[in-house]
Amino acid sequence: AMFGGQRKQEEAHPQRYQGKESACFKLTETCLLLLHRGDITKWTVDGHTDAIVNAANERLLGGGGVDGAIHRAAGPDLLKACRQFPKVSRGIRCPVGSARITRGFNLPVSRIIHTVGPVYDMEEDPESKLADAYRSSLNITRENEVKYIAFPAISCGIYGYPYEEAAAVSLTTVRDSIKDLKEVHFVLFEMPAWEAWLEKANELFEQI
Ligand code: AR6
Repeated sequence: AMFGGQRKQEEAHPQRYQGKESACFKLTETCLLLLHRGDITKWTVDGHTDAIVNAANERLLGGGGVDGAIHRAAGPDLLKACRQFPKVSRGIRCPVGSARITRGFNLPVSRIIHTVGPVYDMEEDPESKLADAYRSSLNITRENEVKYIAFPAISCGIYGYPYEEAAAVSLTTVRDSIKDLKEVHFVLFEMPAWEAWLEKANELFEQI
């Protein structure tokens, strides 16, 4: 079934980003869900209306994991842009569950949405904080004419959120919160993340 989905996708969008594996689902009547295993810094659909999401921290000054990879690929102007955001409290430019948006700089995408997921073991209710991070990222697309968005597995690395739980929260939240988007993508770096998202998506949506 996965290869069927992949073939169809290539016919419809020959330029489309392909991870090592990819799969396509019907998220809603008007929006597709695409899963890829790969590197989110390489992802683009349409350099005018697309955005990737960064799993950042509250300081918004870079870090390890996907945040480090995005800053390296985007170049030093990204850090300069992040510094421009006002601090809402001591050292904090983007509280857990909220989002900020910048240009893509040296990345092939038009925008980078920086959001902060919960540290799994530090929050009383990590699920609602993770859902907030996804919702905030989707909300900020509306003022910016973004039609295509790609998420990493927010909180699933350094912040310790289990992949299976995060897949369920992210997919249901995205389904219930998309507005004008045409496609929502997830770019999963590691095999266990890819497997968790694929299994949950197969449970929730029709593969096409
Ligand atoms: N493309 C897609 N996914 C990636 C990539 C990549 N290039 N690199 C790593 N991942 P993490 P968090 C996956 O730790 O848990 C940073 O230091 C990774 O395998 O990047 O939200 C920030 O500054 C994992 O599945 O983010 C914060 O301090 C997922 O991305 C803190 O880490 C998220 O892992 C945030 O921790």
